[in-house]
Amino acid sequence: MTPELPSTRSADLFARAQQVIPSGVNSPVRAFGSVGGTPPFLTDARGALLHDADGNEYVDLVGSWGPMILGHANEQVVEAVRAAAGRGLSFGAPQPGEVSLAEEVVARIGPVEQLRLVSSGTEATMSALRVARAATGRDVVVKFAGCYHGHVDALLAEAGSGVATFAMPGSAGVTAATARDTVVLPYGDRAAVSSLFAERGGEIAAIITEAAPANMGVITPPEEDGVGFNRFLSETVQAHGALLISDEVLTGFRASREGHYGIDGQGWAPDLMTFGKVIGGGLPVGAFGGRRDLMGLLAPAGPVYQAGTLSGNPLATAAGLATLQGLDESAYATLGSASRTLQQLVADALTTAGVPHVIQTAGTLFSVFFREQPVMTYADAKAQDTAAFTRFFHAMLEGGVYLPPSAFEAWFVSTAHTEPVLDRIAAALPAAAKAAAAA
Ligand code: HOZ
Repeated sequence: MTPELPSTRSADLFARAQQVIPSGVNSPVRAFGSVGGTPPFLTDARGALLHDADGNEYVDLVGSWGPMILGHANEQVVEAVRAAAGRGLSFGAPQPGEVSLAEEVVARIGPVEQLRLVSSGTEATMSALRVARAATGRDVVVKFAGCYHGHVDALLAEAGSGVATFAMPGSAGVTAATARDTVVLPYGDRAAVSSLFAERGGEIAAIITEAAPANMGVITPPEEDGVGFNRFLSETVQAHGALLISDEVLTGFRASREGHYGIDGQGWAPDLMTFGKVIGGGLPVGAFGGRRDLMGLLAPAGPVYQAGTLSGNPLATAAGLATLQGLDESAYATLGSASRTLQQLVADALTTAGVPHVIQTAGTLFSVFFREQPVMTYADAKAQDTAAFTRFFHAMLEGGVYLPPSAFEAWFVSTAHTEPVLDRIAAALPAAAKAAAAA
């Protein structure tokens, strides 16, 4: 008698996963904890379409949280990875691909004079922070409520993404000493920034901010008298001998060709920048870069230690480079147009159903908040109707559209979100908007 094979259905896979993986997932938001239900276990994807273990097909609006900007299984990217794999999976030694990827980033992003590759966005922000502290000889770091910079101890307080999704104030396991060195301010609050610097400017190593917050939903950095918030931060740190770290893990190479810096980087520059997601094209790559004098502090030339066996991995750099090479002007035009069309479709459906909502953008990146008033802070983002989002989310899933399972995440389009794909989303929207309206 043939032994019974384990079921490959999502519900059964989730039950098995929960036995051997905490909460059944390797990253919290994936557990569907805030929206409820069983996460579909995905088996394969092509272009803008995903398939799950139960035989369902979905239009994907998560895109692996950003990296799949050219769509899934993009031929050029897959071919580059296949070719790299044939030459060896990892050397733990310098290899040509990492030079090409760093050159591509330096060529695109003005403030990046040198770049070091790591394996995740978390590593990138953690390392940038270490450089900033070493450069200034100061300990305190300032972050904004609702911004998420990976699961770095010092940066989890009032963080966005999964921390916001699960309404956690921060994380257990962070020492009191670490927490003491982090000051959290409301996003966009210039008066709070100025008064903190007036009081404690000599202690502050750096401000770290998402170039445009996108982990509490998307917030466009506010302007005042023609001066954008990022520029204001840059001028403030400069006046006090501190540094500005601009986190472009989500916005980098997505908000525009030069990330969010390409949108508001006029007449100012961050000292350090961090990248992830798109830069790896679906394989694990993060990076941090910036001023040559600061990057020169890294070992072995300098005193700041930072290292990684898989940093600059040949497969990962091949995927990242092929992705960036595929992101030419026409790709950004396609992304922009898909993003605008989708925003309009969502706005029309929600308006018709009488659902209060606001759509906010950072270049081609956007999110939908279920509340009427603009969202400028984390407090605003938390004041949205998350129950309406949950109803909307499940109706969209039912209608074959896979949204981020959290009201606090951005939506991601790709160059594979062509008209027929957008038509499928349009078909699912009216029922989902009605569901959102039905309290
Ligand atoms: N931190 C990601 C969203 N901003 C989620 C990562 C994941 O679950 O893959």
